[in-house]
Amino acid sequence: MSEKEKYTAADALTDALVRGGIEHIFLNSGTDYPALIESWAKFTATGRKCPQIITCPHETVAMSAAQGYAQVTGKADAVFVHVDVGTQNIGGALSNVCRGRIPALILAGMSPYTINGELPGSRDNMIQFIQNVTDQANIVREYVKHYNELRSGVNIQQLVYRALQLAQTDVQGPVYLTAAREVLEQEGADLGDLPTGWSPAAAPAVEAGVIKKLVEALVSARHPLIITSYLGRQEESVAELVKFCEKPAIGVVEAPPSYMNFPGDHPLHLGSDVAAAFGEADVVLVIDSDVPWLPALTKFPEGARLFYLDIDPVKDTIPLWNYPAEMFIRADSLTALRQLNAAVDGVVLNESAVAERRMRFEKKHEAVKEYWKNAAAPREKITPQYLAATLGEIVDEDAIILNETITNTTVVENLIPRSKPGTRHHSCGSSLGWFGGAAIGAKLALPDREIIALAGDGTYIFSCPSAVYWVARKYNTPFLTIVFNNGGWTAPKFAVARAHPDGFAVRTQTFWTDFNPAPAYDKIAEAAGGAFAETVSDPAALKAVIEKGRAAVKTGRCAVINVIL
Ligand SMILES: Cc1ncc(C[n+]2csc(CCOP(=O)(O)OP(=O)(O)O)c2C)c(N)n1
Ligand SMILES: [Mg+2]
Repeated sequence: MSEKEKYTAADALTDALVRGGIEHIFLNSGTDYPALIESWAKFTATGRKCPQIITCPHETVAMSAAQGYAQVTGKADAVFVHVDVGTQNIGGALSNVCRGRIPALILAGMSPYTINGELPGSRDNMIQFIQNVTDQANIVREYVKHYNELRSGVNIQQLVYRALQLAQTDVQGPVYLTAAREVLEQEGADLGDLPTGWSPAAAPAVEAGVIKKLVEALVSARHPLIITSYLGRQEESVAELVKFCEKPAIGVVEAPPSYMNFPGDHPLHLGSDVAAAFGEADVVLVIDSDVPWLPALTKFPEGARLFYLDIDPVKDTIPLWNYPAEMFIRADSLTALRQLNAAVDGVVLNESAVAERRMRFEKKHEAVKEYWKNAAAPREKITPQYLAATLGEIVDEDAIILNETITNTTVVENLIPRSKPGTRHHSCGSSLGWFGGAAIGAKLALPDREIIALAGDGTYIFSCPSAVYWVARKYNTPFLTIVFNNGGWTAPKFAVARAHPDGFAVRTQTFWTDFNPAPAYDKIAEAAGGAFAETVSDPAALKAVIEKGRAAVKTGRCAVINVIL
């Protein structure tokens, strides 16, 4: 049989990915890839549909790109890595995807299971002995929703559809498949067009009685609040939340947001400071949040009622977690908000009470705005607040902001308010370096949108910038990066000062977090991917430099502006 006539398990896998809706494979390959690369080359040469292969010189970029793509589209993409070591390199980026409940399909090759040439794909390289581990999936088991080994070309397509079904069924998450070389070289079975039976499960709704109870509690409250972090991951939810809050006047706190959930300029938006918003709160509804406030630092208002509505209401994978809710409700927030809106329509409200609390919330909203406006006043040096406010003036409402500014996260949220759904994203997790890959994934999905990544200086390095800007140039995904350069890792330094305010570290200012002499962050991107590069420290020059960067991006290059704070 000629190479062209053969239909391998790798071919069956490629067909299944296309039919399952996978647009890109973010790839970091190795000696486990002959069957796959041969398959993709054959598909390309013969005009058969194949996902676009995006070569990523580091797995962090590959995983974060799939995350960014899923964050702006809601759809899973694929990450293909090299055996155990590639799996280990997706590490922290996978933890973000896991915590963010992001659907993604990861596939890793496995060391061949024959050594004497018994089967096509048998070992032919010394590293295949070194990479032979007992339980490869164990590396990522705690961070994936499902793992499985592809064992035969006969059912490889079924197992891909099964993995995608699980990844995209709530609670969504990453799935991990492995395949040895011998399996991928086998003959493959083609099931044809995507057969029925593999779609994700329908989103869960709330029982009618519970909806009634929630509406009654909220509309009759004196000071009702909604706290949310990720309800905006479904963009239609934002308008539903606005509608639900407007009629009875309910205040909204985004704390801490990982998406754009509620328009920042809306008079019912109370900022991101839950402690300040709690005040006289008597009924609080959390919708989609992992940590709405820190129990040790913020006390829940005494006597207030708490309801928790979430696709993951008791945080199935967090061992210690507690909030004093009288009811935890597992539901899809978009479905639930539609139900709440339908229910509130028929309710007769106490108009004077509504008017009174609306005024109270509007005053709070204005006070928050005023606070941040004052904080952003120009100083001798560029402050993070001034930088964020300057961006807030320049950036238009359709631009997508990726916010990974760590100790300046809140500054960015408040001073670059977003009014449109889908225009702000966060890493959703705790592993630094998401922004670069995420910008690539978002730009691949939405090539006409302006993408602006904001990153701490430490975070910039975690992103693997030499890989990020190389990929961005190669695959034409230009975006603007602003580095919030505060001289190193401020977060760990703050943590020491909080824990030991009078200790040796504070008194001697010894933290091992200082990056001086600092790298030329912008020049790394210039060298790696021909990016526009500029460093700025003068407040008077800031705006013009940012505009130069944006103009460069419009010509198709990335731009990195290193802002000395
Ligand atoms: C992969 C990973 N390693 C280490 C940390 C611990 N960590 C949290 S914040 C931080 C410093 C981040 O520095 P930078 O991006 O400059 O932000 P800044 O704290 O200065 O605002 C570190 C090292 C982490 N969260 N993730
Ligand atoms: Mg820093």
